[in-house]
Amino acid sequence: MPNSLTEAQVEQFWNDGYVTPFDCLTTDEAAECRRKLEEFEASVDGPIDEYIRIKCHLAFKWLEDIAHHPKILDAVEDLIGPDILLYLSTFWFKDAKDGKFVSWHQDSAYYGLDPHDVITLWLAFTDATPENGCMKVLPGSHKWPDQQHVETYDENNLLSRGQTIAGLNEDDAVLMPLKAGQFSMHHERQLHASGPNVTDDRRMGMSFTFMPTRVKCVLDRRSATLVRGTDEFKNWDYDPKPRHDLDPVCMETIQHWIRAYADPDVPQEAVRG
Ligand SMILES: O=C(O)CCC(=O)C(=O)O
Repeated sequence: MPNSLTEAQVEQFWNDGYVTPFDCLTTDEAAECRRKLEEFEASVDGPIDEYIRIKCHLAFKWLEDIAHHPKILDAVEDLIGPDILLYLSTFWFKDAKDGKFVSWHQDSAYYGLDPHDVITLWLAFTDATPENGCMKVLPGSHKWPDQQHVETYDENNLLSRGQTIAGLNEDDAVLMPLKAGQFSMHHERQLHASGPNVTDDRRMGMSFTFMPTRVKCVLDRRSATLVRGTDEFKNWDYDPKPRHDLDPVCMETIQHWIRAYADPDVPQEAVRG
């Protein structure tokens, strides 16, 4: 075991459903990530999530390297053991005052993963603050029963279906601010959300969904990337590995999953009994 987390931090993750913050990239490295992502956006003349929204680590070789960063994988290993798959990764960008938000939801509601020993790690490329819409969580909510999600398709909601747990009491919500280069981790069943960015600069970060190799998808057979250890269970196909940035094979995999996640006919797990 790497022991990059203290026992208290491991305990906090399983008791409260989240643990934060952890240092990973230097400020310069985080700024370089931002520069490269904005360079891509300039080349396509539009926001990145119109092109690359799911399994984003496949789009850029340098990002796949970050997904293997020892500080990230050591922390994840301390929570779920040494055999680790990366299922999804998503960009979460909010432009200055663009009104975008993320409604209260559980990542688990749509993934169909079993068991739920799954971690969402959120890495900040810019500072994430209460003012620019950092994430917030409801501590302990990963132990609540599965929640109903209403699909609003609100255009300001960064979630692809605008899935929302309505009528929540937010009094106990905890904000998870991060400095550029830091990450937080939350449990796949944790209720979380984020408000709008009311500042004059972008808020930029991305999430990685890590799981032990024993986890399977109960909806159908899907693909993931083995990022550490060995896979004795073979529950997953393997994603292609980017040979270079914007590798066409990887870009086709990304487009396939963007279509699938927005398609109401593709099986999604709305509520688990
Ligand atoms: O970036 C945000 O504000 C929300 C991210 C989120 O919902 C997630 O990482 O699961």
